[in-house]
Amino acid sequence: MSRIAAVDALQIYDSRGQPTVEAVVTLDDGSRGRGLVPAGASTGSHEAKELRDGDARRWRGRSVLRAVANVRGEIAGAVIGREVFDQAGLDAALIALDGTPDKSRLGANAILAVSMAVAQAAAAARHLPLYASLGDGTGNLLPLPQIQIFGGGKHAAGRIDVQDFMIIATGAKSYAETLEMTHAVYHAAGRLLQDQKRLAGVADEGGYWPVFDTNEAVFATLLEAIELAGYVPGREVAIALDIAATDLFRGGAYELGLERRRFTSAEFADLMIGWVEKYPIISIEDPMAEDDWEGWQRVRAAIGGRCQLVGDDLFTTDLKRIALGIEARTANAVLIKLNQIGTVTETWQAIRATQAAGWLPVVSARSGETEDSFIAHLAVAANGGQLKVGSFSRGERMAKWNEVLRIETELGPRARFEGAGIFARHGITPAWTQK
Ligand code: 2PG
Ligand code: MG
Repeated sequence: MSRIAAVDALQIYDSRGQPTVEAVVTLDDGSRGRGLVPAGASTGSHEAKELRDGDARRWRGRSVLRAVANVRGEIAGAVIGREVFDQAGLDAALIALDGTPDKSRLGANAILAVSMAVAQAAAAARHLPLYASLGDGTGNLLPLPQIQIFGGGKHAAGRIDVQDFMIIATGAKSYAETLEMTHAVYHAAGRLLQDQKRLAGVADEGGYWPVFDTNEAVFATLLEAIELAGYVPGREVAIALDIAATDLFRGGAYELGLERRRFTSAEFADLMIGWVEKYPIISIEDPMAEDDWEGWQRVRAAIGGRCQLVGDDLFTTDLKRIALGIEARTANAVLIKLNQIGTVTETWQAIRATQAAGWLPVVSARSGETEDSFIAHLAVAANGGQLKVGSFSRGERMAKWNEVLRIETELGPRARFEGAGIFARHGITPAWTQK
């Protein structure tokens, strides 16, 4: 038995220099855990609501001092004295205390900070690393990373419409090898863009921010980078996309601003299907907008057996929306983000519901991140199999990739790595692997 003795919080800054909440939970045995909350930019409208002060005179309205005060006041009052190993009971108490469906009264940022800090404090009290303490303690599957090479959308002033051009090292035999392969491709891509004079900097998640006239032109450069790095596109290194299509959906139509083209839902779905036929794409996230269920069904019916289709804004890590999606056959994978739903327990349940349906969870960071690497542990703890953290630069991204390296070392021979085999096991076989 270890009980919560004190709860504190402070306002810290995220990777974009914006204020965010950090909570500190201390137990009666002296163990301590911290929870640092990330923030999105391309947020789905069904996400839990973070509390921001909105006072334009300070921090441009972005401060989280009320959320911090809620942790130190009401939330501390409700959880001090409670048993720390009862994560589900604690999270349920936080949800009940807030009383709203979207956690908007106390703030999803206030609630999540405490929920994460409780999980960390429990691990500390058990003298276990977080991945071994979270959930049922059976986690040992190292994740296959989705790593961004080019960033666009809301993370790069819309310079290219597609938010993430990523790679998955489908040929890797170990987690460590996925990073070695990513290193080769990331730096080859940077060199290429520089040579082509297309490099405008790095986007919010550390991927290159390229200047292109069409979204499709980016594919050619990415494929060239993969080849330059010495890999066969598709077989050894495949492409993964996050279209973040909710951001492209305006006034009832999809818009590619770069190309000044507008599409109906069916036309945009066909564009996505066409890309999968043309390029070695293993995964597409949010090919359609968050409430375009028909569009999603069209895409899934056409390419669900060949390509991972990940719902991010579509599901917002919400058990109810995931259940609807499973029923309606809209996707075959779910992006998992702690702050979309707001507690560790609900996040864990979302992962388990996804797996129970034979779908794939992809544990993910946000575009506004912190130095905390909770999600690296979460992916391993849940045997999730995949992790998406942005690119291969910037400290807040590398903190997660490096943490998995540490877990790989620590687990030693107990570590499992399924690599791209996870797709075949879930009924996803790309055309180009059958050759
Ligand atoms: C996404 C995320 C992370 P954001 O769309 O998947 O890449 O972006 O955190 O801005 O929602
Ligand atoms: Mg997304």
